Amino acid sequence: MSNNVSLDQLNSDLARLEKEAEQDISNLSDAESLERLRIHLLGKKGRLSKILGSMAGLSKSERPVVGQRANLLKTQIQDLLKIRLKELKEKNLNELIEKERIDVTAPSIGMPFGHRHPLITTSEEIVDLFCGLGYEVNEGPEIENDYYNFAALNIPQDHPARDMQDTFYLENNLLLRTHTSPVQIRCLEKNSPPIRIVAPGRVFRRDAVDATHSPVFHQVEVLAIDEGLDFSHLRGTVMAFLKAFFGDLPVRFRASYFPFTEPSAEVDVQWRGKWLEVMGCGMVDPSVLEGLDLDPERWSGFAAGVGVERFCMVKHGIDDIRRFYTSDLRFLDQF
Ligand code: 2NL
Repeated sequence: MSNNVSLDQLNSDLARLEKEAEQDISNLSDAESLERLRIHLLGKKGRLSKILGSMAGLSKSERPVVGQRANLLKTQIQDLLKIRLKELKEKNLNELIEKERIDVTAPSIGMPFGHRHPLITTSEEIVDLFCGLGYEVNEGPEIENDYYNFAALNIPQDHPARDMQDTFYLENNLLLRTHTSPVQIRCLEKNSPPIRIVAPGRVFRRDAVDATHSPVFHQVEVLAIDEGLDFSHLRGTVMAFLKAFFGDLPVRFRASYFPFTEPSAEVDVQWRGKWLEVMGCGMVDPSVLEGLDLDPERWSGFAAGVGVERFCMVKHGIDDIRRFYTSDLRFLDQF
């Protein structure tokens, strides 16, 4: 029995294995090392097998005792490994959750704000100034017919504005309005004077694009009809408006001609030493009033048309109208 191991020895081997296994298992922290440890402890050539292999010298009654204890230890170690593996899995998952956590309450880094187009801002500024003088805003269709766009405004049949070269014609005698005057004609059909209206909007002319021309542009037209209105009211209104918009720039009125006003004038402002034409105006032509069943002996009025692009360009020192229509944010963001 010289190379046989005693019961006591085996028991203490098992006890040591149990203690060391417990410690090693709790010390390891990844699945791979745990699997290596499992093979080291319970594998064919593992420590438990070695202990069992040295049972040969035990007596018949002793063997089952050690065998049972060894089996118990085996399941015990398996359970410990399983529990430790589960623990590690949970720990890993929790770490992952923590690492990939998204704080839905964190303040946003923000979206860049947009803003209105400089032409719209300018148009609204012009409209606001007239609203302050008691004018009411009116809008109308961009597609018009010959009557509202031309005939009612005393524009003769052979006037160049009516030429195919100058106006966008559509089917069925329709056209794209060349000014916002038709809005005012429509308003006068429905309302009798006294009347003070301001009509902003897009208008269209068959111009080739260059630094000062665009086939689409913006206008604000103003119309006042009342008893006793004369050129001094027109002049006073225009001067007050230009002063409010541009500040104290020099202003001059130049005699001009429009089919729908008599007398007519063009208005220039002096800017950087140059006279720049900014608007046209005049006393409403009696034949326009008559066409609307208004007695020119009783009613008189004045009107003005403002080019929004022109105003915006003069105010901000912009030298090319195409800037407004090319959607370049480096340009637009300045306003
Ligand atoms: C310009 C000139 C003008 C008018 C528009 C008008 C409207 C009616 C009756 C009479 Cl309903 N006149 N509008 C009058 C004079 C000039 O615009 O150069 N605009 C950019």
